Amino acid sequence: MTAIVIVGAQWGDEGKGKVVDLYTESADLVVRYAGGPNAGHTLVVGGEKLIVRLIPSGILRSNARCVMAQGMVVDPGVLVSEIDAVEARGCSTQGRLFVSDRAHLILPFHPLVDSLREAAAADGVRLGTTKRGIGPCYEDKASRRGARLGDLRDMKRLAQLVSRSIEAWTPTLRALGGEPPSLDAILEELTPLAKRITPLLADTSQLIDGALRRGERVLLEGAQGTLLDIDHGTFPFVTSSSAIAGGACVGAGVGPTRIRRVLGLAKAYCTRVGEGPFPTELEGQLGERLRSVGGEYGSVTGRPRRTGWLDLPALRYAARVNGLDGIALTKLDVLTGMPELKVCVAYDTPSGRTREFPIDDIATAKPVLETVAEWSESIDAARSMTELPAAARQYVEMVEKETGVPVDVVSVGADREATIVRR
Ligand code: 2SA
Ligand code: GDP
Ligand code: MG
Repeated sequence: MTAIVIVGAQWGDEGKGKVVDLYTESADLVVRYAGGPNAGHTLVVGGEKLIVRLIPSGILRSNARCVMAQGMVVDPGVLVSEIDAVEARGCSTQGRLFVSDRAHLILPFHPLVDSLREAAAADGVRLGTTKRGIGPCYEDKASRRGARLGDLRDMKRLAQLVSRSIEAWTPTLRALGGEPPSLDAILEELTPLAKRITPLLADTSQLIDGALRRGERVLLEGAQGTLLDIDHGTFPFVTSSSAIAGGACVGAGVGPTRIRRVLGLAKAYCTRVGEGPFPTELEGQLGERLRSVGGEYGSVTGRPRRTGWLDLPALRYAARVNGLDGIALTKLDVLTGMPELKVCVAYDTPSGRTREFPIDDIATAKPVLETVAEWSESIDAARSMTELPAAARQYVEMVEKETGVPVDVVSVGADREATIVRR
């Protein structure tokens, strides 16, 4: 039984789309286990780009079936347009895409509440969400109301559930200056979408179990990243789901004993999109350079991502909470030609210097930066470690030494081929 988990080790956007696609070459089933259309996973194949938000990043490989599991929250309109976009690329989803009937349904008032809250929030309190309704939908789930995708099979039951949810949100909506939506309008919108989605519904936990019992290779794909996890991230500046590797068991209905390996994705520098502490953040020209060379703009919202130096204590933290067996270090090519290169090796906190990531003092802790050797030669064409300049090789080795986790993959470009696979 071989299930592996691929998880973001930082604040998301580490290149999960690319790496999951790469690993899908040898996978039978690719499963998304958390989050919703807040995620944007970019696939670049032969220079052509596709961004998936809900459908697993394995969808462009015809050998793999794809599963959206019950830990997810699904906007039905986004799902149907994504299926159309994938099909338009000549890639069939028929018999290849399965969606949990227990995943929760994002309803039109969820993004509305999300947007109104963000607009009303004061500086320092605003989360910088993607405004896709993720928080309010998970709130409905935690309150044990809300509708699930399986409810699309029975419009009468769906009407009751949606109506309960509207009732619950009406005071909040009114307080924020919004209008409660009409049940009829929502049902009218959902009816054609339900016809498209219900044939895809399945008991996905059972489907994954069947695959594992047949000895198939299952890949569980994370969304967002460790530091955005609802329990282990920089709370309250987090998303509303379990983004860490353990979330794969909960979100997909797979027992921990079935997980053989956990691969963490880390960018060679850090980015964060949205509000919240980011100790190694770079302002000025160096930060701008990382953003422009790295194309660091939100793949869902287009927002500029904040950029900063690689945070080694944060990576050690991710190694711990995810139990990382290996790291895929991405976007190393973006560091080429940086006039100077620093990494955070420790933190100064009120209780002294620490090599741990000070998750509870993160807003006040001061990063301790060390300068490392930079390189100027292009590394885009490197396909083995020996083809890297010495300073780039040392950078990779430093990540291994500082985290105690082997770097299995080094990514040197957005395209599928631009990869050094070491193990
Ligand atoms: P939400 O919308 O409730 O999940 O927002 C809560 C926080 O989680 C962050 N978040 C993300 N961070 C990085 N990438 C994400 N996906 C998109 C991308 C983001 C985009 O691939 O670029 O396009 O802006 C993502 N989704 C959620 C979010 O910024 C909040 O800090
Ligand atoms: P994800 O959410 O983790 O899948 O990441 P995103 O797709 O939101 O953002 C990663 C971006 O970096 C995408 O535009 C990718 O095409 C791109 N990318 C991934 N790996 C590399 C790499 O090694 N080098 C460069 N230059 N770009 C990369
Ligand atoms: Mg992304």
